[in-house]
Amino acid sequence: MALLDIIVAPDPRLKKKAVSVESVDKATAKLMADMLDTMYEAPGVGLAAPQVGVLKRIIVVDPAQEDEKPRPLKMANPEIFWSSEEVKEYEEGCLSLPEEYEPVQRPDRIKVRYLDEKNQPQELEADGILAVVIQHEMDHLDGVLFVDHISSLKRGMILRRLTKIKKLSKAQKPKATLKRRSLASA
Ligand code: GNR
Ligand code: NI
Repeated sequence: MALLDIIVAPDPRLKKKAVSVESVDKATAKLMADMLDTMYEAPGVGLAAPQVGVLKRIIVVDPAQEDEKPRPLKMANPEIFWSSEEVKEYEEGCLSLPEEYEPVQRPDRIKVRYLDEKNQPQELEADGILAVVIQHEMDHLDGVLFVDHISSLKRGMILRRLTKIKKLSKAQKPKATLKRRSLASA
């Protein structure tokens, strides 16, 4: 079990487009397992590789409630090949936008194709929270956050709030490497 650091917005690494994986090899399967550990620990219902600094088209999701048996899904190169005309609104949150929640509209049902952790092609029809989370995670693969689906006024408020929090937490943390260097040169 390994826990990865989750990148918090605003950060240029969350705005980049991730590249497809050639095949799901051992290293990819290990990354998927580590991403699931990180997601459960957070806790969250989904996680995309760019959120842990890996620009590859890999996502993990588990829509099970806390009182249900876990239902982890690991996906590489996910592609939506059908989505319903009907849209639904859902109050979204994101581990990269901590403690911020806003309603987002998305297609209610989707069909998605992907490679599983054994490199096998799979197809899945999803609705409800699962459909929401898969679409939210796939957005991360194209550098899109849920705040990109809401008004620029609300987006600006959220990003300014997070910038402020980042500045405060940076001011509290000493810069270890710089400190060592200045001591060495003294
Ligand atoms: O944990 C998460 N909860 C959530 C709730 C509503 C819509 C989407 C999500 S995904 C989020 C985890 C996350 O940020 N994944 O990228
Ligand atoms: Ni997210």
